[in-house]
Amino acid sequence: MKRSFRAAWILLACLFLLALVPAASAEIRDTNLWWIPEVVTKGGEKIDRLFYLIFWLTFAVFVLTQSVFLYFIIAYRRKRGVPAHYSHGNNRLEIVWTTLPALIFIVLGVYSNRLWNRELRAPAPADSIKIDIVAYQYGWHIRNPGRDGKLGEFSQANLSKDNWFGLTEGDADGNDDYQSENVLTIPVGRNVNIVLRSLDVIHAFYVPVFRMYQDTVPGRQIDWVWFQATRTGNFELACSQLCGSGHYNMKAKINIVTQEEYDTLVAEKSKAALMQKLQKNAASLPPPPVDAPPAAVAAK
Ligand SMILES: [Cu+2]
Repeated sequence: MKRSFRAAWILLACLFLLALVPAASAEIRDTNLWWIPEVVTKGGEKIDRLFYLIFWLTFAVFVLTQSVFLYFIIAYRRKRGVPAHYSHGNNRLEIVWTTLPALIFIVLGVYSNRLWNRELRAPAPADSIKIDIVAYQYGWHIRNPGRDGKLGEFSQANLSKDNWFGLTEGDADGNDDYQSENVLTIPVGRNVNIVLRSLDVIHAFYVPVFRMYQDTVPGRQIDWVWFQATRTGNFELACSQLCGSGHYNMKAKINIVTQEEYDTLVAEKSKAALMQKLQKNAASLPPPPVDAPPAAVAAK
């Protein structure tokens, strides 16, 4: 009786503690729940092809080995009157089942490495829209180029908690750039080149629907991430490196919009950014000199 009473108390206390923990609010996936998510980038299907190749290869090996295993269990089970046979192994068989998997692994390694270099490490095309993303505990600072299509100059050395993007003071290209927190808006059908950096620890730019994963490393600038979205829609960017206590909530929205919608947004945001910059500059100017009193008043 006493023991069950204590157990009930412990259960209650656990439920209370559980109620204090905020629910991790991950984006709910409601399509294709039992399989990989759809792919929305050009070239993403090549990554899928590699995935399927490895999947079916593993599946075939699984079926083959398990069937042989089951057959041996049944065929050579203990039988009355049949003495156990001691086998010391078979060198030829061992060479075959060591060489074959080794060869398969080498081929897969070479194939995936080449694919990786071609699809994920190729330099970004010159017509790409360059977007600057700085990861931090726990979120994403995102900077889009304004109407001039050029990002203001930045350097890794300037990066700090007060200057998230490490911007170079006074660069005119940066005047119309606009920033957003945890929202990445890009046009469909255009090459987008993401420049990735980190303010503090290792994070990861992970977008399953893009078939894309890239760590952000403090002190390093990563320029080779680029892609082209094939359809409009809303997706999610999630940090995929356990980067601290708020990691579960480190995510951003990705909105893929039409070129017209993107142009309208850029025009609006650039204008607002320019106005803000003008106001800031006006506020930082020294106050205009107060007119000196007229000589007659001063003489009185
Ligand atoms: Cu993170």
